Amino acid sequence: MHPLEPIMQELAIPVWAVGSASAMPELQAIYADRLQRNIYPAFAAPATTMRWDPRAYLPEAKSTIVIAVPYNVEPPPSIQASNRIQGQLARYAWGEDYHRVLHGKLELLGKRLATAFKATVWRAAVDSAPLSDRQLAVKNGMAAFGWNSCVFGRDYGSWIVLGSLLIDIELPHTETTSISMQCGPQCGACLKACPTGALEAPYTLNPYICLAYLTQASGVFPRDYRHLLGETIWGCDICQTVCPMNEQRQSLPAPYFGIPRYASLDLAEVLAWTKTEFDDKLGRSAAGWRGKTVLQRNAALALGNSKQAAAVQIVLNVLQNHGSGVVRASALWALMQLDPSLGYSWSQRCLAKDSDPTVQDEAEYWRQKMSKPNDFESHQP
Ligand code: B12
Ligand code: SF4
Ligand code: SF4
Repeated sequence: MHPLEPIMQELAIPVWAVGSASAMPELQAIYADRLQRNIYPAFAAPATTMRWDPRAYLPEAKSTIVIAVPYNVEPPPSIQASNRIQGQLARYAWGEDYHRVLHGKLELLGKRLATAFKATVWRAAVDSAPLSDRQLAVKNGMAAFGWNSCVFGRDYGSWIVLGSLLIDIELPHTETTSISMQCGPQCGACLKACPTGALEAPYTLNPYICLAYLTQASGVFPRDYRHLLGETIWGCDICQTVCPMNEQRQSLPAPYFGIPRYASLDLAEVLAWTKTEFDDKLGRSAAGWRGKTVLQRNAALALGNSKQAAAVQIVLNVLQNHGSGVVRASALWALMQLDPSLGYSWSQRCLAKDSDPTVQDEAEYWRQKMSKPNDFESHQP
């Protein structure tokens, strides 16, 4: 038995692997290529040595411990049964924010290792550190990359979130887990299903057009991708849901992120939330960090994509009363999808009465588009 096994059991860490703190130089070329093709995520840590060398991040590091916590939980029936117009959240955001949960476990792990093995320095990393969490998991032998660029563990597929602990003690390395991937031309389901074409090629994601990014980015949602959002308001699970590697995975041994609170949300309610209501509903979820306006913008777009008649009145309320120009502009777009002729008259009204520059831009777009012959029939996107 590995000496860490009892501590991992005590801390309810179901999947973990120990490896060295040596560098991962193979990343250098990958990042250089992504930078050169403008598909390196500018919102991730800059591509400096710290990304591929754990010792550049913590010079005393001798070992790395990667932990994975599964989240393939099912939504409670009460959530699925609602008949109001709903917007979906990506599964990782259904419960408690994973950053907080994993950080808590890693800090406790560090303290246990200080007591049991005289460790003196450690650093926990969950997204926050410059390191590539996925590459560390692969290097330590507990996961393998899929074509969709996610990493897959043996028992829970890619429905795992990752965290790492760098620590100043030598620990025995764990054995490599064998994971037989089904990626190849005979599959490619993730690449085919990606609505935006963000998965440009195997293992290659253009982060700037990935819905997971677009739903988090502030400001105006790019026009060309609005209709591809469907009724999702946070994150995107499509390239994981279609993956055969995620079928017949083990059921969850425990609800690590609490009982899921929201798998979907009533879009009318989301659009009426105050800041306090937003904080109360999503403040502890991984969908809470970006704030209310971004989520409400997405909710307005999702109403347009719902194509439901009942969405018209909700969108009109937003156009008349919402305090954010970005959300009102998104509502105008939604109205154009739901009822183009009503939308057109509202775009005229907005041009005359709503001085917000974002609303003006959206209304002007529709004024120009609809003034061309036949455009009432072909107003997408
Ligand atoms: C920036 C970021 C994003 C960006 C960009 C994602 C991306 N694929 O690069 C956006 C916002 C789009 C995003 C989306 C998501 N993310 Co994210 N994200 C990150 C973050 C902070 C950095 C990732 C990064 O550096 N990307 C740049 C690329 C170049 O580096 P990389 O991911 O390591 O890419 C590797 C592969 O491309 C591979 N590779 C390249 N070429 C080749 C060739 C071969 C042959 C092979 C085998 C491999 C290979 O090597 C690269 C280096 O490791 C990490 C946390 C972290 N600090 O690592 C979380 C992280 C990757 N995200 C995570 C999650 C859960 C998601 C989402 C599922 C959330 C959602 N449902 O909406 C989606 C998944 C989208 C997808 N298909 O990847 C998890 C991944 C868990 C897993 N099982 O893989 C992480 C690790 C967070 C965590 N702590 O758990 N994310
Ligand atoms: S869908 Fe197919 S190609 Fe994509 S990650 Fe899963 S097994 Fe690999
Ligand atoms: S998360 Fe969604 S948008 Fe991003 S690569 Fe996967 S399927 Fe495409």
